[in-house]
Amino acid sequence: MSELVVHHLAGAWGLPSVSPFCLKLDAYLRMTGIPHKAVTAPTPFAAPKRKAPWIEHEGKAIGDSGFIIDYLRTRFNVDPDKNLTPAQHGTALALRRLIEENLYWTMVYDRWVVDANWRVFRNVVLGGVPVPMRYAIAPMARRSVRQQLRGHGIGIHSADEIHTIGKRDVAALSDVLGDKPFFMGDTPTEVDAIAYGQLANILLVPIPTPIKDEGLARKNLPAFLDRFRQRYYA
Ligand SMILES: N[C@@H](CCC(=O)N[C@@H](CS)C(=O)NCC(=O)O)C(=O)O
Repeated sequence: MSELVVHHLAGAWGLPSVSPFCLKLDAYLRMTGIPHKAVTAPTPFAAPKRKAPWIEHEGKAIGDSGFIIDYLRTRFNVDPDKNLTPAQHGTALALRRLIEENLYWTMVYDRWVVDANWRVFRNVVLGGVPVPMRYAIAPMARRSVRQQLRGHGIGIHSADEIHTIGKRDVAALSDVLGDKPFFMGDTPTEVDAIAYGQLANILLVPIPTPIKDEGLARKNLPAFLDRFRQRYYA
């Protein structure tokens, strides 16, 4: 069997990647113990779908964290979700959509559009690109992200409205978690890797936003991140 190579965007602020999708995959790989080599990519331009993360394995290149996990599940015969009921599978998928298709974009707005945050974040997200090139790429990348935000729909709202949306998502995650150790109960499952990848990238990074404040105020979310870290990143 050839080596599994995982390409992810750079880490910072104590996290292996500042991309929630890359951190999700990293967390999933730790959860399932699949041996692999992690490679940091300065940009996602070499990815099959031009987004990170992506993997190479046995002559195949696969993009998209969800399709990568589908592949790993069958190829390596691992499934942290195997004991979930159909209803729990449904709930986990709904949480995944909330996190990846909605909350994610509020984080993107705070990092890429809010001017003060962008001045910090551009040097983090493009930190692997040498300096003259970095300053050429930065405005183009920012323009493309603004277009993606508008295409998604969230980008037409005001900052206050976007923060209202993000705070509501974070509060819902906190309510669903409740006093359980993990989202589906006592045992970590895929949705915990997804929640960790996203929530760590909001709550544990120095990008000030009302959404981070809401998450930190909901005490069970920082406690969840601690618990997850102790288990997989100690
Ligand atoms: N659905 C994809 C989303 C991946 C994604 O959006 N990755 C971002 C980094 S967090 C990216 O590479 N963006 C580059 C771009 O949009 O140009 C997944 O689950 O992997």
